[in-house]
Amino acid sequence: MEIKQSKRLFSLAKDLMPGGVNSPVRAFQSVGGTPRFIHHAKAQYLYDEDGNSYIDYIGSWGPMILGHNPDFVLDAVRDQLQYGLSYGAATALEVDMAKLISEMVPCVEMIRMVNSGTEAVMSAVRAARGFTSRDKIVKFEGCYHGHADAMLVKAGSGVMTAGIPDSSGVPQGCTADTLSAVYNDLDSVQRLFEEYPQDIACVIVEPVAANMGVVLPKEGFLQGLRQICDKYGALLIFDEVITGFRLQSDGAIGYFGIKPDLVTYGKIIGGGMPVGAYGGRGDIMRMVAPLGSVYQAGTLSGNPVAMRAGITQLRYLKEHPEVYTQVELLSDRLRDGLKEIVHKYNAPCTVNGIGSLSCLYFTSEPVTDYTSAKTSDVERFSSYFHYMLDNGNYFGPSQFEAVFVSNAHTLKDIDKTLSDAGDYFALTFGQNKANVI
Ligand code: HOZ
Repeated sequence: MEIKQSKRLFSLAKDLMPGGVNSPVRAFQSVGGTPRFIHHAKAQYLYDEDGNSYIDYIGSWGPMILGHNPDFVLDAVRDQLQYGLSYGAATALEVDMAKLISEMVPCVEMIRMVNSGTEAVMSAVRAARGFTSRDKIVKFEGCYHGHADAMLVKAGSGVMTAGIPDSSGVPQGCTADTLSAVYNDLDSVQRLFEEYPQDIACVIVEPVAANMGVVLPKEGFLQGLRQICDKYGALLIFDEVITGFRLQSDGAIGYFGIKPDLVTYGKIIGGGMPVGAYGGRGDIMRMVAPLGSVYQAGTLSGNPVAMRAGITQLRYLKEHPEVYTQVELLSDRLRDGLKEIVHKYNAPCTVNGIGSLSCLYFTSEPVTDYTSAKTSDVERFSSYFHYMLDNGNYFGPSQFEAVFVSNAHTLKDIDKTLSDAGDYFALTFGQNKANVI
């Protein structure tokens, strides 16, 4: 595969931007090699600056559940452009968006738009602290909630990929009130509450952890968090930046039937444009300025073009539940196919997944938390990643990111990917095959 333009751009970029990128994971540092510089995308495909095409399994890290730029979303954005790009003033679109989200997720009684998942989490945690008049928060090892200071403790995603325990530049005081627990281990949460019964404002969790690969909540885990929070008067925050409107139209809240007090959303509600939001119980959200004493603001929040794109995509998702059946069917095919290959070659691998989110780990251990996710052989992942990329399959360049399938993918795409994966396993684990009965 010719990647002359990507190489040229990467070499220029490295002198101009840290690591040549605007977000660390895409620099390919953990897998090595040259990031592909993307020229355009359509449906399930990405096209790089050298004219190579790839089946895209990142989907802008989640929002492109309908594939890249469906015509009806583009048409809505084009129509909106004529009215201006930003006003910093209230619009009817914001009202439409808030109404739509609260119809789709009824426990979101009030919502505030922001510009990213990071901002959404930062603000939701502030609201929780303001509401409870408590300072401490509980997060889980390997869960990623954006790059706000207080969240960079045992974080997943790029922090885990780079093996950075905690970020430098974060004053100790900013993380002094962040307690970390073990995902899927209610006892570890209970112990923190026993130690600080009156001090914990909230527990924040990715209801499906999708930044340490994909780790599913064990039966009773989310329910247990709800009960512990209720017992100690703390709030439960679901970070649905990845699962929101993706697991199903009401996200993990509907999927697992557990009601958090607050929820955070990210890019999917902007159809891929820079949007985030936090919302939930009205009594908590009424603490937020200008109604209450929790300050949070943003000129670009509720940006009209982003709102129009997001409303158009969300409305489609609301009216087309078959999207979820389809992405699950495609993902089941991918997961089942990978499991068959793993079995055929007796390879030390584990396949996790739910709905349209999947992950192939290079460890034979069941992956249920940060520690077990870390047992994956990341060098093996890198070699698999590059083999797949060179054959036109674009996965996240890190073991600890999810594989995202969209409604635009086809069975033919999945089968091509499985055939390439089969070739990789034959080359790498071929000698094991004879041992399988
Ligand atoms: N933090 C993102 C994945 N969970 C990666 C963002 C990017 O590199 O674009």
